[in-house]
Amino acid sequence: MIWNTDFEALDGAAMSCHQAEKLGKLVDVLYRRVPFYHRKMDEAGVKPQDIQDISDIVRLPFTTKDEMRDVYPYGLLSVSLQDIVEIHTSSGTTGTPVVDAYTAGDIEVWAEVMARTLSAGGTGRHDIVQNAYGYGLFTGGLGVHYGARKIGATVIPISGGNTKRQLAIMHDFKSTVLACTPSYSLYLAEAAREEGIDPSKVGLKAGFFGAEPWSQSMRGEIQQQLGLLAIDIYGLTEIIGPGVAMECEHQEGLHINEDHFYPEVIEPSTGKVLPDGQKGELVITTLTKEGTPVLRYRTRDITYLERAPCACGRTTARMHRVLGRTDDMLIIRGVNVFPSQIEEVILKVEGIEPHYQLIVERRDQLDELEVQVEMNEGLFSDEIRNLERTEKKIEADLYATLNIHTRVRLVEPKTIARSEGKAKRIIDKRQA
Ligand code: DLL
Repeated sequence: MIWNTDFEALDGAAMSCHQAEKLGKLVDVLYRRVPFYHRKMDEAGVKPQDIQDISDIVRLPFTTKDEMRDVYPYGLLSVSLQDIVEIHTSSGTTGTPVVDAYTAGDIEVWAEVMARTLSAGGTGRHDIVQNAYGYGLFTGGLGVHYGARKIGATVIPISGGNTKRQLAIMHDFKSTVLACTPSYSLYLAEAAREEGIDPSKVGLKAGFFGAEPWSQSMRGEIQQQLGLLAIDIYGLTEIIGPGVAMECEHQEGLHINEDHFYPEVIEPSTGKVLPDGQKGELVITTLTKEGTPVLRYRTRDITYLERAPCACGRTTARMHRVLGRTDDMLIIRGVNVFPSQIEEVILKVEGIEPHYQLIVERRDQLDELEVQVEMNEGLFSDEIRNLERTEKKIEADLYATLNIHTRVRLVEPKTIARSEGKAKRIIDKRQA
């Protein structure tokens, strides 16, 4: 289901025209109203009138998370504070939070792109959306909420956590759509089984999962355990929250709502824009945002773009599922590894549960990676010999795919902490 064919199926030339017009206006506003951008553009030697075409975007400076933090809380506002109707922030766990301030128009755009997102996975007016993303300053809860309301679906704003209650609500209200992090969906499935409920039979037909990296193997697990279509949705606080990009029913890359968010992929060390198909850091410009617009935001998320038309009829550029973050990348003895690559390998092994943790330590000046993976009850009750064989097999599989030596340790069922929001997969003892 395409929510807005006018924009989601716009032809390429018309889209570029639309983007150029929006970018021109944006740059003009930012130069006049936001001292932060005025200064940055002066430093880059670029004036608003230099931006005539969308390809001129490369002349504009990048914006980083640190710069956004430096102007906390209101340094990026491009309208009067009176015109701001809602504020969200990033969690702030790694430093000063980043602020996203929305005008009424921004909330309208958010509802629109989230209506597109939920429609792309088949949500309609008759659906009951169990929204288990956290409500509050985190953008997941309210983002999904506004989209579901726009579609006219019934939204259950249960927020994250309280797993037993989630299961009761799912059963009693007959939820058809689930929205939460991929890791939490597996926790819900596990908790359901513990209560004697088959999670694939509760009536869910689609799930909208994002806010953390997950692999294709993890998708397979979720779809099988919960008996639903698992749709990957992407977004970030600095840009709008969820709603930047989403998969359709074909699950072949995430369609970017590029009439609102202009994507580029760059080589992280040089800032050079890469051609479609080449992996690098995703950079996004908010073309239509009013409250806190952002020019060329460096997301630190690694992906690549492709523009081939999709069988669903959408013509928008697609991004490959996020492969990892530049700041989550582990460098183990010189080899770059993303946690999601490890996930992809380990979940293919028989007897393994989709719960794992990566522990990085430095011993004798060398980095060592220990992969702790939960085994299922069947493997757990098996002979020690078989457990060792499985550990060796995973180590060999990881070596074959990633070219690094790891230590794999199978741990007892249900010993790795479950998450109700974003899963924490890496324990990096080198930073302790
Ligand atoms: O996580 C917004 C969101 C809410 C997206 C609900 C999807 C669903 P932040 O907390 O600012 O915002 O975190 C943004 O999370 O830069 C990515 O690294 C990661 N991320 C978000 N979606 C995905 C995804 C929300 N589908 C950061 N796959 C981003 C992989 C994702 N990583």
